Amino acid sequence: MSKLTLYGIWLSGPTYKAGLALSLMGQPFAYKHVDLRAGAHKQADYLAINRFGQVPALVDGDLKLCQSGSILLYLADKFGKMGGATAEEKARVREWLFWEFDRLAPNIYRPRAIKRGFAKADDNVVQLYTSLANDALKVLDAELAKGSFLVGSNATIADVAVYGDVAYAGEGAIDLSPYANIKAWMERVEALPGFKKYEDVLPKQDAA
Ligand SMILES: N[C@@H](CCC(=O)N[C@@H](CS)C(=O)NCC(=O)O)C(=O)O
Repeated sequence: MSKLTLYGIWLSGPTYKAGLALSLMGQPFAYKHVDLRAGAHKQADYLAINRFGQVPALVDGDLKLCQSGSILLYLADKFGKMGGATAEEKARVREWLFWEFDRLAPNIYRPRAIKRGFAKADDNVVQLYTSLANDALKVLDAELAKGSFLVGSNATIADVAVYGDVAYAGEGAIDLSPYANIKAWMERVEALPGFKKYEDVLPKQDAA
């Protein structure tokens, strides 16, 4: 079986989701650094891998995959891990994946990008994102009062995707202290075998 190759940049939340899923599934991967600041993601050679000109991308043999949620679903299917145990659980996993990239990810990633100096915006824009992030975090916190993980009794790629958003809340100056259930769940995710923080799972340069 050929080794999977993940393309991305270590500061990218969506790239972290793919790298974290691979790590939790115990799958080694090669890594290609995509230099976003140099515009490498808009060059023809990279666009041939990801037509949207974004990271991450995952290459498995002849197959070139993009969109972190789709990559997570592919990995769960390929390795038979973390995808949900029943048809209902698999559907619930997909619901979380669609929800998190609608309501949670942009409202955490964008204030983070602004606070870290990757993007510029007025304070009222940051306030809007922060307010929307808190709306989503309230929903998430209430859901996590019901069980240890988001779907079923074991961690799934839904937890990976949502963790890969909330992990950046602090960098976006979004306070998680009101959300006791989220904080307890983050500790459970961080205790999973194979768990790594983003700066540990994603190399800063190409890696074989
Ligand atoms: N929905 C996409 C979002 C990917 C994304 O926003 N990637 C950012 C880096 S974190 C990127 O490539 N930005 C450069 C661009 O969009 O031009 C996913 O989940 O893979």
